[in-house]
Amino acid sequence: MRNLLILLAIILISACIKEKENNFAPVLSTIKAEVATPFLVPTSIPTSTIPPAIASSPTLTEVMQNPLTTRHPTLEELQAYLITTSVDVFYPSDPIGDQSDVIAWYFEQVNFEQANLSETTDIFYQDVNGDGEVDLILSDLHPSWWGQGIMAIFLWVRDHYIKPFVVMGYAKYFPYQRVSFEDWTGDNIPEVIFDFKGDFGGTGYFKDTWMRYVIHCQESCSVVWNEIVAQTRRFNAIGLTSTIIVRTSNDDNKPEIRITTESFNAPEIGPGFEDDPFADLRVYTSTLQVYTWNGDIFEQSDEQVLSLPETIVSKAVLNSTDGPNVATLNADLTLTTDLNSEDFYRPSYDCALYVNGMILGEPFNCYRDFSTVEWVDLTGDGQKEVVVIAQVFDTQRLLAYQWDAGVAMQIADISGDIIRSDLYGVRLEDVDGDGQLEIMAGVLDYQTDRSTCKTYGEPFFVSGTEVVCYHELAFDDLLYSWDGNQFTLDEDNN
Ligand SMILES: [Ca+2]
Ligand SMILES: [Ca+2]
Ligand SMILES: [Ca+2]
Ligand SMILES: [Ca+2]
Repeated sequence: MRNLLILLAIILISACIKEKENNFAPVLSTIKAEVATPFLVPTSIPTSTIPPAIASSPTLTEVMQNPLTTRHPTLEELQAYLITTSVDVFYPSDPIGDQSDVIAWYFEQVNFEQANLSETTDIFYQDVNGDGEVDLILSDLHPSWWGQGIMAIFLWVRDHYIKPFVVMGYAKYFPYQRVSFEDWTGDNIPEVIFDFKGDFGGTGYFKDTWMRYVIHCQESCSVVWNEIVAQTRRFNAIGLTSTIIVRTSNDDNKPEIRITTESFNAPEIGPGFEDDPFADLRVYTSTLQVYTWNGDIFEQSDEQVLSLPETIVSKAVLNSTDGPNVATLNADLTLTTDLNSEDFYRPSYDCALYVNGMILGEPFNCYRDFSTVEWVDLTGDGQKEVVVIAQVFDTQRLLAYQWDAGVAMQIADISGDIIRSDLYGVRLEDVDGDGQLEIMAGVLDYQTDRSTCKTYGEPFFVSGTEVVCYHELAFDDLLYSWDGNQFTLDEDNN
């Protein structure tokens, strides 16, 4: 730190000298060009925009770096090196898709003097720039504090590692990250693929965001593509952003990334929801974006709108008749106004199903505007059953009863995660086409990459240890079949 202060003094003095030498030089840009490492400069970063990392001049590099000449350094040696050296940092515009002031705060806190590389640190040796020399890639979660993750690439040149290139992720509660290697640019040299799952939340909502960074290295490294690849918004509602990424090449044989994005929120609950608690379903524009490798970056070359946004206020069907039988879904809004109750942020209706005035089963939660009742022959015997599909929060629940002259018998109670913008969480479908309906249920699946699991000791604000594994966001379906008495999970098809 003392060396740093001396260095800063030198920088400022040299900036003043340069200004004297050339009175027309803009002072700000002179200073900016000399300040090589936002990491190590203890000034605040403007909250509105995060400046890009600025490469240092060769002179400055020599002054600042104590070259790391050990081919296979220990964690202690790496940590000592990171404290004394400068690094190039990639600043994503908004790594968690949220407030820039939080991000600015986060980047201000980064300080390798507090770093604590441990046995949970991953070290990879891989030639990521194709010069025949393996390079060192370091990956670690919360080396400074819980919620932070870093990925650092140390390129080996002649007899030492040059200034590291660092990408960081931020999470409020539970970070996950994964580093992998794959050639995305078509030169048979692997890119470093850094996946980071961050989260953010507060009263009444919780958001997970999956970011992907593709890092290409030659003499130095840079991020050549980064995108949000998935997001879930949960707790008092359901919101999803999902992508399908296809890597291919265009007619000129240039590598392409094609990313299809779908996104919706349902119901959209915002401030003031007390007056209109279940506002609507918002389906956002679905797009296909194409990025083409231009030798330096994956540059966006096309964007197509696949479907237009729409707002759906209600899908409710609250009455259904079958001959003399009338099924009614009664829904009474219950709002807890106690601020200490989580129900205040998760309002729902108390719903009850009646047939010919008789209540069937227990009352249940539902969103009145997105719940339905209908008569359907579920069992294939020609007689209709009464079927309720109730949405509440991020699930749909299907309840079904046989009704025979005033006697009701429940034959299904199946819930599924809402995973599609049509609010599919559970649905009836004749999957095998034999005329008998099956019940499909969605599963919001966090596919765990077991190879990434680590046990961290005493992380910040989590007592004891925490097992952390990288999770992809994935979607799945469960199939329930009619067995003559009940709908049961079909073991053969799940
Ligand atoms: Ca190399
Ligand atoms: Ca490559
Ligand atoms: Ca039937
Ligand atoms: Ca069937």
